[in-house]
Amino acid sequence: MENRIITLDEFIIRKQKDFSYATGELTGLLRDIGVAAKIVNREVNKAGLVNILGTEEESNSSGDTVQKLDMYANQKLIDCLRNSGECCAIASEENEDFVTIPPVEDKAAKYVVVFDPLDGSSNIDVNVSVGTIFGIYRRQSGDNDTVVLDDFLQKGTDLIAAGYVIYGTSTILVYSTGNGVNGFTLDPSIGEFCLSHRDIKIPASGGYYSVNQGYYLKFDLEMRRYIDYCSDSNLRLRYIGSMVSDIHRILIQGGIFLYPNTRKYPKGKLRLLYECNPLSFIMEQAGGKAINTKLARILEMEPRELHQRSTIVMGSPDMVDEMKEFVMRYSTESPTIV
Ligand code: P6P
Repeated sequence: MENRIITLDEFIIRKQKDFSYATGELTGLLRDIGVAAKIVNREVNKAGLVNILGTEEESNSSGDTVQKLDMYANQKLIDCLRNSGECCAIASEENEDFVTIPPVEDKAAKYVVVFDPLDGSSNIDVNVSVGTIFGIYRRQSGDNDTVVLDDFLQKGTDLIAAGYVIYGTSTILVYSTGNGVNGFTLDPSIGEFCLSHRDIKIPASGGYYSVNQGYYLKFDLEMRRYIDYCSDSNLRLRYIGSMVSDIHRILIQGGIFLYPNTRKYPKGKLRLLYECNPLSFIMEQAGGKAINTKLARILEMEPRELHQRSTIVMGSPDMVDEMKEFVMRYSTESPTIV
């Protein structure tokens, strides 16, 4: 019976029993994100064949040049979340401000969703894997009130669910609702995400470190010393420049991912709300750790704005603890240990 196909829909519905208060809304929301992932996957897989490669003549809130597929993925996610009737607003890397979603059949939706619709999209034109990252919060304002910014400025510890989709050699959706992490591989022959990675647990240590070595001389001393240590320890450097892909490898095989501050990004490059928090939620649920370079736990960080950046170090718990030692030993500033 163990190798019986378990689809994402079936799994989500079964797990709904994990939530005493669950009334099916979160289930519906997760299923709609799965639908959006299938639609985006279809376009990502044929991006080279249709006029959807290349860039729009505009840039997003991060100042990044927007890829056409970014905008396509962004719109599809918004459309699917709008249809779900369970989401009252979204915040996306591609939108300067949050987007309120009108009620469906006057139903007061309880959830807000943050997402990076196509993370690593600069890799699209060279056929390197990219991903979607999402996080789901319970709105803080009254169910019938206007959505406000504070509905989004919630700590990662308040996430109800989070996950990512990696459009790679296969398309895998990985998510958690706070009861462990499970991965589902899309079977194109039946158009279903099927359970393929049950109860993912990250190895306590691993053989990979993932950092943009090109910035080595721009990192603080403690980061350079730690990277030297990784190299001296014969760890293998793997860095794709697509966070979802780099994190997925580490989640499955063990290792550590670092994006420290640089001169160009003094507060770090990656976005707290829709990159760091959802992936840190997944990482901790799988037994890993996620901190910033001042040693504060990512999920405890107080968001102050939608597109806030953060430094991040995440991965195998023993390796993150080891990295902390280098900060304690070499940092010229006092760390914020939470
Ligand atoms: P760099 C992609 O643009 C992204 O947001 C993440 O997916 C990735 O980890 C990072 O930026 C890569 O940044 O500066 O190394 O090119």
